[in-house]
Amino acid sequence: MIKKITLLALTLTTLGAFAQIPTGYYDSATGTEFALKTQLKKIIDNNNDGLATEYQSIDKGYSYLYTTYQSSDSDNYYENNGTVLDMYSEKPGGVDAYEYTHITDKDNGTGGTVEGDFYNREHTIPQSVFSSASPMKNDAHFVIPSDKKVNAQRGNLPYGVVDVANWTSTNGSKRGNNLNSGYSAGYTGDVFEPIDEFKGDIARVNLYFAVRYEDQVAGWPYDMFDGTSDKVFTQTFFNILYQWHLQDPVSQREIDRNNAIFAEQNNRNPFIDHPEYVYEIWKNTLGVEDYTANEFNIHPNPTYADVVYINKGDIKVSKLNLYSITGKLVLSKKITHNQGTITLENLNKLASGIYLLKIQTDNNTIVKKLVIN
Ligand SMILES: [Ca+2]
Ligand SMILES: [Ca+2]
Ligand SMILES: [Ca+2]
Ligand SMILES: [Ca+2]
Repeated sequence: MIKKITLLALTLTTLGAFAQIPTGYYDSATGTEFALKTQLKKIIDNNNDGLATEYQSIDKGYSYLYTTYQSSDSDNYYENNGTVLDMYSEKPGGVDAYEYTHITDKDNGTGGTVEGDFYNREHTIPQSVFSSASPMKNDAHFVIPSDKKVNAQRGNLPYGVVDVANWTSTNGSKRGNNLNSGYSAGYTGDVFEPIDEFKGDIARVNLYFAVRYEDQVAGWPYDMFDGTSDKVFTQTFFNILYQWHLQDPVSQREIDRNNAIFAEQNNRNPFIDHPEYVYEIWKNTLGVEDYTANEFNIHPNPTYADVVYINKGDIKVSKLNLYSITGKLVLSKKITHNQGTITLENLNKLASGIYLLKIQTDNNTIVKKLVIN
């Protein structure tokens, strides 16, 4: 009996070690903007960069992805039956059209002409972008399990907001031309759109890729990329990913997935551990090129009352949205009276901390940090 209890305690301790961010893991992430991005790259890459706490990532190979998926991508959240959690076929509010048993139902090289035949490995950044090279090809953070048919329908398309769908999967994932307005304005080619439940998940694995491979990404051709190693994404595709990151915040499923992949690959997705890093890194690329920061002066900031005042010059503002640092919408206000200074009230109801205020103008979105006391 004592032996059993000791074994159980040991097992729990071992699991516990994987079930959280290791102490010191992000200690060297002290900068802001693209300097922070490079610091994160050193934390999650496979090089020894001489960090005080150095975790070098491990490439476990292409076939091992199916093994990793058993711990990282099981449905313990919806049907809760341990089948493969496939973001392209999972119906969060209902019964899935089909389910896959891990390993048994993996792609054997046949079928895939209809949905439900087999699951395989979907490179959310297409393999063709990096010429199917390792370790990218084998990186479970952004290579996810998916139905073989849906995987093929997405092909090498960027992620975006579908205007008119020319193909739709059983759970509502869509392919079609990109909606060339709103936050997805600026691209008219075909894109693939995951369902709302997984938009943030997909955004954060794309953002992970931009950090993990920032020393190589500038040479890789892809419509989502702008050819730089720092910003990485074109303005349009960054806007899409950022919007999805905000509207579908980090879930327990992603936290569990990150921990499970860390246990195998020895590296983590920083944007699941620290959702606020997205803003910290890309804050100067959030569609602010038309305005200087001073034109949206927020005061008092930090707050000491129930209201803040936003000086906006002559710019017409249509909406204010306040998000928590994890991306949860906590306040929303339509602006109709639009002269001089505008206000945002009801701040006393909110917990102290850092928030992101999204200011919607006629043709742009500005994001400013707001600290609530
Ligand atoms: Ca390193
Ligand atoms: Ca399911
Ligand atoms: Ca379901
Ligand atoms: Ca989600």
